[in-house]
Parts: sequence; C-alpha cells; structure tokens
Amino acid sequence: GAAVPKEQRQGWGQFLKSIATFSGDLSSMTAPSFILSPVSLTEYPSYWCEHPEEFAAIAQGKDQIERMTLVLKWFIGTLKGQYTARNTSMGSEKKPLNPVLGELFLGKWPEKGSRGETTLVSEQVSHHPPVTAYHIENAKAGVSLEGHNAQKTSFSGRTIQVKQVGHAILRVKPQGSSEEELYLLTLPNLLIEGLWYGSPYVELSGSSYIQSSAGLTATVNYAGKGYFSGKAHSFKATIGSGSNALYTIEGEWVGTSKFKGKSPSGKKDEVFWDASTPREELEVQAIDSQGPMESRNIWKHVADGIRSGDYEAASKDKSRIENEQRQKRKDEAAAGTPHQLEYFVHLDDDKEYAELAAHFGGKPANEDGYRRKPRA
Ligand code: HCR
Repeated sequence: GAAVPKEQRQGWGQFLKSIATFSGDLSSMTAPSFILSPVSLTEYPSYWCEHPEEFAAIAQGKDQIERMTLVLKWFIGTLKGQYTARNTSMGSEKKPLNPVLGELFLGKWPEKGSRGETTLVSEQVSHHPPVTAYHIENAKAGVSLEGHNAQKTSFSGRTIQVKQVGHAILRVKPQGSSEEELYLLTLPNLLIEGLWYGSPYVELSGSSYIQSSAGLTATVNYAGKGYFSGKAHSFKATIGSGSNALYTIEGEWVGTSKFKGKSPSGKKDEVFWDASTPREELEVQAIDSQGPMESRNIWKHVADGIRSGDYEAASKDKSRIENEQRQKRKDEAAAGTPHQLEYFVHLDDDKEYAELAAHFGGKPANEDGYRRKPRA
C-alpha cells in the first residue's frame, strides 16, 4: 500500500492478521510505528465542544422543538472533528495512546462575547477495558454534558467494526425557565476502512438517538458511499414526537446538510449545518504547569518520540509508564487501598439513562454511568 512505509509493510501485514483473529481491546495491541498517534484517548471528549457557541446557544431555544433542533445541530457539528480530525492533522486515522488509569485531560474554551467560559474535565475511569468519563460545562449558558465512552471492536473482512459503548446526557436550563431539560445521546457505530492501504479512516453506520425529557426524539441514520445519497459520510435525521415527524434533515456531516421539506423559516432547502465552520481547539495548561496525572505531562516523552520519529525513545518511555502502572496496582492491592476516581462517581445503574432510553426501542433498559462528583 502507498501509505505504509516500505520497511513497515511486513509489520503492517502482521498487525492486520493479528486483528483479524483478535477479540477484545484493540487499544492494548502493539502496532507499527507509522500508525501511532501522539495523542491520548482522554483528549477525545474535547471534540464535543469545538463549536462552543453552538453548545451555549441550546438554552436560548424558545420552545422544546427549537431546542431539540439546536441540540441536533450542535451534535451533527461535532461529527467532523470526532471522526475525521486525525485524517486532517495526521494524514489518516491513527492509534491513540492508551490512557493510564486516572489520567486526566483538563481544559477550557475561554469566555468570548456573551458565550461564557466552557470547561472540560476528562478522566480515564478504567484501564482495562478502557473507559473515559467526561464533563463539559458552560455554567453561564446553562448547558452541560456528561458521559462516558468505551469501545467493543470486531473484525470482518476488510473492516474493523467498533461499537461504541456508553452514552452522554446533556442538561439544559432553558432561558427564562427554572426546569432542567435532559437529552440522552447515544453514539453511532464506526467502521474503520482503508486498512489494507495503510490509511485508515472512519465511516459511521447504523443509527444514533437523541431523546429529550420533554418527549422529542431525534433519530440519525448514517450511511457511507453507495447508500442513500451515494456520498461518503452522509446522514439523514428526523426530529419527531412519537410517530409524527416534524423535521427531516439530510446531507453530509463533513459538508453541508439541509432541511428536506418543512424548515423552521419556511424557506426551501434551508441549510442546517455547514461543517466548514471553523473548529475551536480548547486551551490547555502548558505541560510544565500540569499535574502529574495530566495526559500531556504523562505522555510527553512518548509523544515527542512519535512526533520526531524517535520510536525507540517513545517505546522505551511507554514501557516505563506501563511498568510503573503495574507496580502501582500491585501496591494498591497489597495495601488494600484501590484506586479512587478523582472527578467522577460510578453508577451501576444510570436511572436517568434508563428513563430516557425507554422512549425508543431496541435499547437495553440498564446501563452504567458516571457523574461528576459534587464540588466543594
Ligand atoms: C476506535 C478508535 C478509538 C476510539 C475513538 C472514538 C470512538 C472515541 C470517542 C470519540 O468521541 C470518538 C472516537 C473517534 C475515533 O475515530 C475512535 C478511534 C478510531 C481508531 C481507534 C482504535 C482503537 C485504533 C485502531 C487502530 C487502527 C487505526 C489501526
């Protein structure tokens, strides 16, 4: 393949063979160096808020239909970053660094105009299997998002299939109302394609849902090349109440999407979202002033090695980190003091999830969840 460096072709072939017969946690597999990303998975929750204005605007919707439309627009607006950002910044999807237990990623999108500051707290709440919990909040706007992410991977033919495990709950305090509105977000399935050429990219498949506590449901159906639009990275969404469809939106989540038929303004083919809207990266403390558990601090030598092509240095420091972690777990077990989460509490049964998920079919009634610990 064109994207695989000549001296790594054999290694890439072996890697693909081992994924084909492997079941479980891809992130723990050793992969050829050209496919390694210097970025840890704990950073990924920041993709949820790279359009901080859209996030803040949700609470300004004047009724539940307008607010659901704003939630869907913000959600669709995150997809390009979530699933294609690495192709843009690194040339292909890459294998993220596998976070250590308790790893943190903290940052903010500063106050700008009237939008208010938005903060992000992301924590690795499990190492095996990898689970990341996150909390994003714009207190001034009255909008917050809380969720967790894990993956179940399988291999079929030429494609890695990734089922996302976990969900997110968006809390909105509508302007001029004291009652909180909740939105449950489920996550799409991923297909990792382009593997044989050594230039993996993500396509989305299946459906995801947004369910509001006020009773509205948005259903998003994803499709790649050769499906309903014939174009890659496409979707079709409907906002509805029961079997009554209010709006239908169609297009590409990497490009533009439009209302089909009825639109809020009454105009024909009204644009819903334009994915060329610039994304705003969050601000993170300089590594020198970061705490010992902060992601970029933990991985600095590994990331430097990957970025500069010094893979030996990268792999040496990665082994040091992993050994240190194994020792930590042994010490904790011996002392009878298991690792404590810093920012989150784990719920065996997320009741808010169950209540909202009951509105749409085919979902398990029970799922675990994470909540941000109350602050002092
Ligand atoms: C599957 C994946 C790790 C998980 C990544 C997730 C699902 C994490 C949550 C974000 O909100 C969205 C997201 C986007 C990424 O596309 C997805 C990653 C793609 C590849 C990676 C595998 C563990 C690595 C597989 C190794 C391949 C590239 C050879």
